[in-house]
Amino acid sequence: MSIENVSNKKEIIDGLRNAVVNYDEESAKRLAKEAIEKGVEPLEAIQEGLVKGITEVGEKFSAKEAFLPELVIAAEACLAGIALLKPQIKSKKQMKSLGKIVIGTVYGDIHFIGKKLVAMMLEANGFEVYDIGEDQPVEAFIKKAKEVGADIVGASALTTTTRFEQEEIVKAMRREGLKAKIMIGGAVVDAAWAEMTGSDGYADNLQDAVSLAKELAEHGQEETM
Ligand code: B12
Repeated sequence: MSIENVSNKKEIIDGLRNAVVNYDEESAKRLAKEAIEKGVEPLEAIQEGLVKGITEVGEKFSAKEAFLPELVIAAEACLAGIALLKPQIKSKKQMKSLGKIVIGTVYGDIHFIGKKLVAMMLEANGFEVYDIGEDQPVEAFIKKAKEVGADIVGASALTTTTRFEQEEIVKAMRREGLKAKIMIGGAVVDAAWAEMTGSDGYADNLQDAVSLAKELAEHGQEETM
């Protein structure tokens, strides 16, 4: 059943955003449950509510209006809401997997919310996803890619220092002769950086990450034909 009352839906989504901004995990959980009960699209609740909230807290952190402990509590509220909403995202039923993707956050970097959401969306869209977690060295990406025969490797980096690890992953993959395509992402990644690292593409939102993965998987298959 989908929600009829638009203002109620808006209230829930705004409430989710405010819960994160106000470091209020209990409200984030309560509103996530309410979103589910009232038929709010789970992805919309995540993107327009929880993710907007954590982005706002990030801006406050930049402006020194919020500090690390607050950022941690806000992230926990955001993750608690995601944990409830995630199982509600329907997978597109496929006969055949669209490809295997190994994804992780690079070494020295503990941010995982974006990577987790990208992994979840890729899975919901028919990819076989192997999430190796956060703070992962180059070797862990290579090892898993070899082990599962990955078509794509995805690397997330959220800070200007740790993004250099993405470049190292690209170099190591080429050195090892791995054919998998490499896609990168994270708050500090843009087109110029993606090109500089020699990766095959980047995305800064969930929809583009799925489109990019589909494109890369198709190209990969054409190359091996
Ligand atoms: C939440 C958060 C935290 C949480 C992380 C919780 C967790 N478990 O993930 C905590 C509090 C732990 C944290 C810690 C730190 N943080 Co922090 N954090 C953030 C914050 C506010 C939000 C990140 C987030 O989750 N966003 C929501 C998700 C959905 O967005 P996203 O990650 O960008 O992902 C999207 C896209 O980028 C893309 N994407 C992401 N990954 C991938 C991968 C692939 C393959 C693809 C295709 C796409 C893709 O798709 C996603 C969906 O839209 C950002 C601010 C910001 N604007 O990003 C700062 C931010 C990233 N943090 C920052 C900093 C400095 C730190 C710390 C160093 C602070 C400190 N002094 O200790 C530590 C890092 C420690 C470490 N070693 O990693 C800085 C980085 C600055 C810089 N330019 O280097 C930022 C930008 C804040 C700021 N403005 O200063 N942080």
